[in-house]
Amino acid sequence: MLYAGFDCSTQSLSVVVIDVAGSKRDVVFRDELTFDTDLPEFGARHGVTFTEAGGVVHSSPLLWSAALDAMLCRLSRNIDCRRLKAISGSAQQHGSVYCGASPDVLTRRTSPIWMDSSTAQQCAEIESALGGADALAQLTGSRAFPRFTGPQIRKFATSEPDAYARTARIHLVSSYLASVLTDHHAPIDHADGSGMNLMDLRTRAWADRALDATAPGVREKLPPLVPSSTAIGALAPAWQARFTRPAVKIVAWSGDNPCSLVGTGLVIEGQLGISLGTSDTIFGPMRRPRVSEDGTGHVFASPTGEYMGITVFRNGALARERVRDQFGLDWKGFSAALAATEPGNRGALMLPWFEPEITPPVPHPFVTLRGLDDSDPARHVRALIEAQMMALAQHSRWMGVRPDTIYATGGAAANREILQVMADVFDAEVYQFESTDAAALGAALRAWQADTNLPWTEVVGDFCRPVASGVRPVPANVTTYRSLQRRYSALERAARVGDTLDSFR
Ligand code: XUL
Repeated sequence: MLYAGFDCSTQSLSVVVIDVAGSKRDVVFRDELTFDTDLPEFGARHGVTFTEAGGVVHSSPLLWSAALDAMLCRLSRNIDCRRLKAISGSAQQHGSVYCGASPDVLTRRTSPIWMDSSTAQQCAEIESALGGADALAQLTGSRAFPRFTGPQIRKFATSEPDAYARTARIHLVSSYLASVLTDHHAPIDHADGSGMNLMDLRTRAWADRALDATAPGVREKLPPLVPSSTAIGALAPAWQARFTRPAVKIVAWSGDNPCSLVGTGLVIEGQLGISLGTSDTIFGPMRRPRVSEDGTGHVFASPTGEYMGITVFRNGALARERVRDQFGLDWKGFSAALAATEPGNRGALMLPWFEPEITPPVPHPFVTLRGLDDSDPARHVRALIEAQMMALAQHSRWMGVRPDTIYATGGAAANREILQVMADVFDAEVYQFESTDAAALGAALRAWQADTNLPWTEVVGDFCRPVASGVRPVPANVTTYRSLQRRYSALERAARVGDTLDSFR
């Protein structure tokens, strides 16, 4: 029996196929398509097809569906499709797709994605209608964030009322791609639905007050909400005919972070994962929803039926690439730079906000350097990684988890030098996952769990094993980072309130 999980992330679409026949538990196929290079006709740059002043960042739904089509072709060439029992998927969160009566008709050519930061005004209007940021966070699990779907829908409804009126269905990227597979409008799962500022986190139904504050008639345009383990239909007849496939079951698609949670085996409260991808995220399971007091984090429904806490940073992989390219390094050179510099970087600091930042909220990008000059690229590299790790640590305290083990995934988790900084900053042992595609694996595991109803601990048990040896914290470095962390936090605070930064020079 095979189960397939797709992941449509910001920059690529990947697939993982697992074989669970008998006592066998194996990944039997994995593949990845990169949007910029494998589908050049869409003209995407880092997966983005359209930007505009004011923080507008869009991509193309047709690019995503073309990538899914191409990956289905590859899949049918590489696995025995008759053994495929169910398919599920994962997608970048928050992005919205605007459709007509059927999913193949678009009423808006492009989709705002999670990198879009153009809706500050709509966030303020929604929060004020709901009685403030905290009230909205208590209801939906998050304050209003510019990338969240509700504020984005509000902006579209007010700026393009005619196109909004023609829109019959508003999908997330996840439910849109599920709709492409079933050829009818698919529901939104509770986990991805939590990233919209529109769902009541406790009842897991659309929250009337949030809908009213968002846009007229939005309820009729939203798909129904379903548990993440819902079988939502079968692979559409057209796909079956094209690839001589059976009517494979389609399980609701979900967001990449909820899928990564189960794909890294995190199903019990107290565990913590870090994903170093286009966005850097830190997340962990929660039995009950504890909303972030400082407003930076989110509580989402988890695919297991419980909850998850998460904090998201926009300046992840793209910031690492910026510093790498600025000094003409490759990834080997980047690692060598970390290895050649000492923890604590002799007190040097960086605020790496190359792009508008989500955590902490920084609407206009700027980079601050302290104790660094261009003659020493290696110390820039270290300052960036230390800043990223200290920000991850500082802005995840609200979750109330003090882990002794962290599970790292995403492209940069393959870099042991980065993991050493993580281990030292968090004072925790860090385990890297063999695969860097936890979201696609998580989607495949969700397909299997939904089909069999096996306990989650059993489902993740054989698949979510980290690579053999963990990276241990070095006590002297832990001490160094305790004091650097205080200075970093003070610099971050000062930079955001526009205080004089002279004391950090
Ligand atoms: C989560 C978020 C990002 C996207 C990118 O809130 O904005 O992690 O899901 O994949």
